[in-house]
Amino acid sequence: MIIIKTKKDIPASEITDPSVFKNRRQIIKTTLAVMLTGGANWSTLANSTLPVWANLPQSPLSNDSLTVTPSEITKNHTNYYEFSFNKKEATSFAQNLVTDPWSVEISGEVEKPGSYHLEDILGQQTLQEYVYRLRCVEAWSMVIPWVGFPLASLLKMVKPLSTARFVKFTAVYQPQTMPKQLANEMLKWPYVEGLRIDEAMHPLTILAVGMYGESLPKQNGAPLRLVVPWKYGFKSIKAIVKIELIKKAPITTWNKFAPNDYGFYSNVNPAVAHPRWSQYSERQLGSSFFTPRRQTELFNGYGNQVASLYSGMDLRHFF
Ligand SMILES: Nc1nc2c(c(=O)[nH]1)N[C@H]1C(S)=C(S)[C@@H](COP(=O)(O)O)O[C@H]1N2
Ligand SMILES: [Mo]
Repeated sequence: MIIIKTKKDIPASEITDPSVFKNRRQIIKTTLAVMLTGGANWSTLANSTLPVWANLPQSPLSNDSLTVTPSEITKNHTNYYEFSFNKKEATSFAQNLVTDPWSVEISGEVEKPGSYHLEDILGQQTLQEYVYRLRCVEAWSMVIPWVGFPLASLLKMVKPLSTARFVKFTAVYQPQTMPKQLANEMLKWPYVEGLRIDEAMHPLTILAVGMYGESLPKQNGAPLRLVVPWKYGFKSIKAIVKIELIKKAPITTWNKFAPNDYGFYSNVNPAVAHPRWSQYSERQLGSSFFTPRRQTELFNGYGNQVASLYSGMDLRHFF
């Protein structure tokens, strides 16, 4: 069951700073009235209001023992190269992104291709909270409480054909708000990522529309982004406008840019170094100065769930 409220509906006194998110969940649980049941009903929301979710069910895949990174850090430590290569600048420039209206084109090896309005997609999905680790290839990590739904449940809606072997994701092309696209700088735009079909169908793989109980900030990939917690962060593409089910592995942005540095798989792996730095350990953002670096785990700690996807593969070769 999902309770959805808009910011307008909630007295300011009840909107607790997301950094005390754990407490907030408790406060809202006991004070807010239930508004609706079933899937979050986006179509009833005025365009300008941001949804705020309370009492979202925790996905059983959430790891409860993780300490969530303060949202002030998550919202300001932005890798979003369409806007800037500088994290602060990317955060501020991303506010110009136009995210409404938004639709996603789904095509290729599917029974039901089409252009789907985001509201219509969300009307069919049940949102849950997923507390996941995010490990960037730059050797820092965060723990983020995403709001989202399994990618598999969207794919099932459009009915993949047996010929679908890979999924290609394309981010928005919006050069009027994205300076690096306008300048045609560094990477090939739009940003493209991809997964093998079994990776895409894995229950850990989600599409996120929110974090910390609120809709996604623009710098974090609004209105719809991928989250694949056992892979380096750059696989988790932001601002998705196109999903294609295809027969051959897609050419992805970072892999094309530097194939020796960024493999197609990019599974988190402490034993496979980036050519210019080790991946053995990571800086945990938001932890105290005295917290030691965390030893990076194979598959970012999700090995029990995903290692079987790669059985028999040489992870040094297929990095
Ligand atoms: N469209 C797009 N998606 C993107 C990126 C990007 O530059 N453009 N950066 C990636 C990288 S390198 C990381 S580490 C994560 C960061 O997600 P976050 O800013 O929400 O923490 O987003 C990924 N998704
Ligand atoms: Mo990253």
